[in-house]
Amino acid sequence: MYASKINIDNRKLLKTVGILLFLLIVSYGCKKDHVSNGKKGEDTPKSEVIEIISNHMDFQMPDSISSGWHTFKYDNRSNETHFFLVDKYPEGLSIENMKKEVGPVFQKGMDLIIEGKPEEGIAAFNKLPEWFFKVVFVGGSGLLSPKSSSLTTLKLEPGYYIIECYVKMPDGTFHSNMGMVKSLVVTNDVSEVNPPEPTNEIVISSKEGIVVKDTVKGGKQVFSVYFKDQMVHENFVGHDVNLVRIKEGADISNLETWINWADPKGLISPAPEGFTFLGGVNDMPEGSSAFFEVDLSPGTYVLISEVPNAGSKGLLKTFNVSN
Ligand SMILES: [Cu+2]
Repeated sequence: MYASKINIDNRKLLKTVGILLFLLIVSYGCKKDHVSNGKKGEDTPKSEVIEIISNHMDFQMPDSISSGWHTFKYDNRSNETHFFLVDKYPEGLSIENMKKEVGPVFQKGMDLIIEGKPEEGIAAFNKLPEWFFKVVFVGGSGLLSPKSSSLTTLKLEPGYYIIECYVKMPDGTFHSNMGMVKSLVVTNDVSEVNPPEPTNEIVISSKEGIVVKDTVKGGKQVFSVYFKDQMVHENFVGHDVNLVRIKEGADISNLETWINWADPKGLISPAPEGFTFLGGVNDMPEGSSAFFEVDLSPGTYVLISEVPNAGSKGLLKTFNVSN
């Protein structure tokens, strides 16, 4: 009941921040990366993988990489659930601007929401600098459980990026405010990496939700994810794809509530019992494609977006992998 009150309050408040939403939508709409089918060329894919390691609240990774396709191995060696999200920054802005002008604003808003003051919390986001709405989310991994790794393949244009994770500590502090932000320069050199050949295709959109074209088999699987559209959901983020293994008896509604960061208890560690996060593809602009690879043992899984009410939006799809 508390959660639904928050949702109603949020809805009311969102009207007051319509401009903010509009700007976010424009920000998505302006950045269309038309990669409908990742396969290009006939060269043998190179095996070069870019490693991102989190030992605690950190991203250990190169400062600079070439542009084009890259496979990122995210190695979460910490005791927390994390993801990495890649933000393309407007020219002339850097991680220092982010730390000074964005991080504290989100924390202030979140703290107020946790204190039971959602109206003031959402209003606090009005203090975000104007340039923030020009930041473009260009993918990343899905949520990843502690002591595990994931593989996500993305295409990046040259530019200045920030890698971040906004999962929260038990007191509500965003991981991004505890060190989980890292700058990344993508150079004009172009990588020779080719995207992998998918074994399963996912299409995600606000209209049809998450659509998996094929029956998912066990063993090593490569999922392509095509963002047929993108939008800003009530919690200010776009839809994405997180693959989660469900333990028998676990209540999926706990996952659905938890995965929304704007909920007072959302995205706060520890993650709810019975769910193992296996990565995926973080949100990207309309028209983009990316890939993730997993090794699936028999069991029940769900593909879910980190948006409010994912189930009613079709952004929650369960499937079984049999022997
Ligand atoms: Cu994190």
